[in-house]
Amino acid sequence: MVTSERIFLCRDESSALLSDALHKSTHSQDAMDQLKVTKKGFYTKLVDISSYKIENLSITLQDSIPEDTVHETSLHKKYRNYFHIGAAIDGNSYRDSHAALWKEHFNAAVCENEMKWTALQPSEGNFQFGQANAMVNAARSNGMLVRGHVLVWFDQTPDWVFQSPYGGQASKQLILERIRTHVTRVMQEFKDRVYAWDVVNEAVVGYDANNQDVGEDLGTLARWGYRNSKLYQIAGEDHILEAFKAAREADPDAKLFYNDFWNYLDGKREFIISFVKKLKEQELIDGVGLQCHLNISPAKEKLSNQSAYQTVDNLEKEIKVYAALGLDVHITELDISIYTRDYTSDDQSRWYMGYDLNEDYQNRLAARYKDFFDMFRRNAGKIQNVTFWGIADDNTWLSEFPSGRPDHPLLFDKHLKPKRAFDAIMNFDR
Ligand code: 9MR
Repeated sequence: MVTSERIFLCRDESSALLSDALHKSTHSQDAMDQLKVTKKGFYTKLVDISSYKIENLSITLQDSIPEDTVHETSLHKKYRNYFHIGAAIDGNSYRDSHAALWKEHFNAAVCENEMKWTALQPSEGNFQFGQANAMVNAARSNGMLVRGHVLVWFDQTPDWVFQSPYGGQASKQLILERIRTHVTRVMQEFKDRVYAWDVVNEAVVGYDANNQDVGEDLGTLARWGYRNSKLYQIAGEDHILEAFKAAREADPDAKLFYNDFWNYLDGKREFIISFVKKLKEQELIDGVGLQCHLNISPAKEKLSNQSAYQTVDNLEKEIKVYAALGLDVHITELDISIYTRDYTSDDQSRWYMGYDLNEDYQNRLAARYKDFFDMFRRNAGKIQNVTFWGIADDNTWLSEFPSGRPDHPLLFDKHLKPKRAFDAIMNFDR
């Protein structure tokens, strides 16, 4: 019986005795090519062969390894027949100790903060492209696709945008002009290097009966509507339309996206669809970005919390609904927090407690990542890009927000080593 899980054999060892080769294969796999195993005309992939008796096998050495037998160790290469795999980078991670992981495992990139309005146009007419250009060029020179995030958002937009040069609040017309100028100049700068843009981000929230934003707790939800941001207060829904119109004109080749969280909530998704459909009718939009900041399990105690709805089925449904509208679907900001939104705001102590990445979390994270990626692969024809919101656990927004407690939401740990979650999503036959 062969006891090793996989057999590896060097191509230049063709004259060696089989037993020698097998012996070597179990001791120095690193430098070896892989082996195609045939059993009297019956082809079997290079998987677990421990149950085969060796005398029933013949061994064939080949110059090129069939695609589906390659023991692939790179994440994006493993997924080459499914969708692009991206990572959010920041001004350091694309060139510091994270860079090797980034180049090895990802074939798409997005700037976490460096292409937001505050970064690119901190004061009127003062465009600052240096940092973003360096990051985009690094990604492009490594053959990656780049998503642009984000042109118009209620957050990380400088105050000047809302101020009139004559004092007081800017008029609707001035806001729309500023949106057009910003979108046009930014997209022209990155034309031919950024293939898809989040044109508008997070413009929808839930309200209670008193028109208060309900946040994450849907217990008092009465309706979904546009976020009551300054953009909306001054320019209404026209700020969204203007952003998409300007974007289409600035770079007709770019894919234009509306990006948001909690699309798995039927009511929120239906509200989003109500305006996305109008944009689609005018050929102003190409896709939706589903953020997917998930938790290790859906909330089970506090069922009015939005995270109670974070299931594979709900996410699959949202993907199918959007794809059926003829839209591209990108998973844009994937991470899985080890904390669960399972308690009330009175129970702050549990929310602020930090935990290490123990065995239990490792295994549960791996299982949850596997479930989502099994589903993503089932829907590969509908999804074009899956982007993680970061590279490794030592650098994640979830450890900054809301309390600084450590989180462990990505595929690589804080020492940049692959976690069980990484193995879990790599472990499938292509
Ligand atoms: O990860 C980003 C964090 O560093 C910033 O402080 C934060 C500012 O609000 O934005 C984070 O990225 C957000 C993204 O731009 C939009 N979706 C939610 C992301 C996580 O908050």
